Amino acid sequence: MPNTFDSKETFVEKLKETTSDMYGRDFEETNTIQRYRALGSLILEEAGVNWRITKNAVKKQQAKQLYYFSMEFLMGRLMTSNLMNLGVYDVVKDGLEDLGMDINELEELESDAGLGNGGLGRLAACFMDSLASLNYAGNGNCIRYRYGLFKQEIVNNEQVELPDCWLKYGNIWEVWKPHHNARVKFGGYVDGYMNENGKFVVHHHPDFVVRAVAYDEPIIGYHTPTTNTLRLWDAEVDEESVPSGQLNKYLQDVSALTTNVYPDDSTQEGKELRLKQEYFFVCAGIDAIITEHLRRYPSLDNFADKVAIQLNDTHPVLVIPELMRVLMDEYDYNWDDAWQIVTNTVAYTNHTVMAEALEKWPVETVKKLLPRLYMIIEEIDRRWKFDVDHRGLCAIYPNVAIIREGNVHMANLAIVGSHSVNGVAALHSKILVDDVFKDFARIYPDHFNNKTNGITHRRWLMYSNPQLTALLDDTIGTDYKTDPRQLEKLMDYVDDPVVQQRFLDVKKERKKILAKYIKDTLDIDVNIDSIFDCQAKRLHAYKRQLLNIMHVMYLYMRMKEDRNFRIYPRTFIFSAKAAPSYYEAKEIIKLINIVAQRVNNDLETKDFLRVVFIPNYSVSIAEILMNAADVSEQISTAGKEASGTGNMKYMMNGALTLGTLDGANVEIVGQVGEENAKIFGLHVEDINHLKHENAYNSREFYNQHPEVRKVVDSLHNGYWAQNPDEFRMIYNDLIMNNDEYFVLADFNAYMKAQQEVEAMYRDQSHWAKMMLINIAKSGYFSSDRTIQEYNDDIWHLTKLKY
Ligand code: 4GP
Repeated sequence: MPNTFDSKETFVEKLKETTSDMYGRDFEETNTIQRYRALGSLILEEAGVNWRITKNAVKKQQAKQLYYFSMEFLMGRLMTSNLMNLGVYDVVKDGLEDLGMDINELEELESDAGLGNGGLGRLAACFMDSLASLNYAGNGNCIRYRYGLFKQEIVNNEQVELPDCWLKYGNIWEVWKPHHNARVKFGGYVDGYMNENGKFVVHHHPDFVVRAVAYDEPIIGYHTPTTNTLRLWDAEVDEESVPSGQLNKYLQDVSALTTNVYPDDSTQEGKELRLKQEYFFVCAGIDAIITEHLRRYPSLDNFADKVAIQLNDTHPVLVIPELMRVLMDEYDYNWDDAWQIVTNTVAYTNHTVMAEALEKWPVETVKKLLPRLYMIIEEIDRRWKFDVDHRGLCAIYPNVAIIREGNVHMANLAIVGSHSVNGVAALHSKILVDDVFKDFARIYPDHFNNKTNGITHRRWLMYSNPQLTALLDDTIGTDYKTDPRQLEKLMDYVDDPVVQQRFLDVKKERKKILAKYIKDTLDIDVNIDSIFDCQAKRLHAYKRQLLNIMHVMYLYMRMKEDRNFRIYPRTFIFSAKAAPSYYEAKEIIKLINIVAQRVNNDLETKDFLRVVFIPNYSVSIAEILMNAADVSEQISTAGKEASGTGNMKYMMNGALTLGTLDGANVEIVGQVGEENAKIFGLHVEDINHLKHENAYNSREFYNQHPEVRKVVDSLHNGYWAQNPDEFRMIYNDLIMNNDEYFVLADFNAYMKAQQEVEAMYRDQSHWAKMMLINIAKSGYFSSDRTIQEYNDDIWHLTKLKY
């Protein structure tokens, strides 16, 4: 019997049959959503074959498996990526065409799986793609949140948060696995008794028990049978555990666990919910891994040889005490043996140096919600103190304590309980060793390492930019698809005017697509011959969207004052979500939108300057935005951006990095050379110096620099908003609170760098050459390279063979 995807004819027949089987009506009578769901089920069926082959290969080859524990997986849409990785995209596209349908129409129905917030969530998704494509058995473990972070709309220039109902049409990729479930226990108290063998048996009497139930998604590798699993846990009632007379409250508590990615943490209840979520997916994940291991091997003695667990930041760090609990309480291991297994299994990745993001939980909260785990954490800390003292380092103990000043410090727990700690770009990893975790690095120098982030070139080049892909195929062949370092072959063409022109034409194509999106959704006309200057990322003070918009304000004001001052036409494009309770960030969004409105409607300047704020930043928006950019704004305060991954996506699509020497920008410049990027601003050392010597006074700086002063004054003198308090918080941060992120200090350098970018752009042939060099050198930033490094240094998995 022919397979579904053998030819467009077989596909058409099968799609018709499946649609009518699923919905009980003739294909012609079904609607697009029904067809979309039927197509999903066909792809899932196809993936299912490889899923089984992969599982059998793991079993037969007794392969070690990786489990990537992450509270976030920003998967985006999977239709194109799944079809292309399976190698059946064209068959489906042509078949749908025969049925009078456009594949885009179906693709558009898919909502982004927005199971996350920012960079670390998208990184997790790129890693899943690379793991499968490189034939490693690597699985994801997360929560099946019913709603994504939030859907952002801009109303009266302000961010408004609406629910992100990503499951509106169901999730065509998931398979409900009710037999994979675990009881997760919270609260109550712990007691125990001595059994006949003299062993203390721990007994936890919880006051809240839920059942975690698995939903599995196939992660389809590129042109290979390897199909891994992303497991999303949903919370369901545990019928035996409903407290009497409290059914409604119980149902609400169960449901709350999986409602939202980041519960509102302005209340104690909201804060506790986040910790509950952390334990929920950790407990269920560990339970499933242990069950699977014991199905395959007689004991857990070889657990660390067969399982690697990577903690994506500290959110899943409860893996450490939970695995200890299971090994000791359920499988009778003694402390030392259990500890050996745990530390050999677990590795930790840090994604931020921002103090407020280094998680800590009040002891009282941990004790109340997770009484048994708290006992174990306390014991880990006690032994750790003993160890540190024993090394003669008791003076530094307070810096490395897990429990300190009434809080459990999750990063410290992660470092003590794992065998590897990595940062995500060379500079970031150095800052971890030299500064943030320097006392740990003294004790465990060998544990610290760097794994510079990467992005999957399949999604971010091959699938989201088919025009560039076709041109690359034509210019350098197709080897780069499986070996992205081969993009380097493009270096042979960087001076070829014909090739240069073709790359410029492709960029224009992409700009047209973005311009159309902007027109259709925001009714703003943008000039595709203008420089597309883009900053798209979460809104945070350290990322300095403020610096960017203040520069726009400066340009506008100057053009208004001086008729002779005109710039090369430029479109500044922003896209960013602000955390709902982050008021300064929301004020910056408002400022950008107010400036946009004014600038775009000013007849005198609108041919030169446009500002666009694209609402609801998401993976899908990034897919049309980044490859249309000429300039990639990576302007964080040096030392603050751990790595950045957007910077890599822009680069791979031929944008020039305008950035500070921060995060992975340093390595981007290392690859392309200073002359093929525009670097400006204070370095980490300068900033450390200014801070340590108290040598920066933003008010003085403001007084001394008239251009800066003019822009800052315009925030409250009625120039942009009548209400002088409209941007009070921004003004206070800059002037009254000494400009923590050195926005003013870098302003002049940024302005100058922007002038230089403009001059460079005017020379199109030279610009095209820089574009080509950026693309050619971007292979290093494929997540295939990153995953290979994680594997060589930390996980030691062997490739599956078929
Ligand atoms: C982000 C970092 O801010 C970003 O620099 C990095 O590229 C990304 O992780 C992946 O490593 N951090 C987060 C977070 O997303 O929530 O801390």
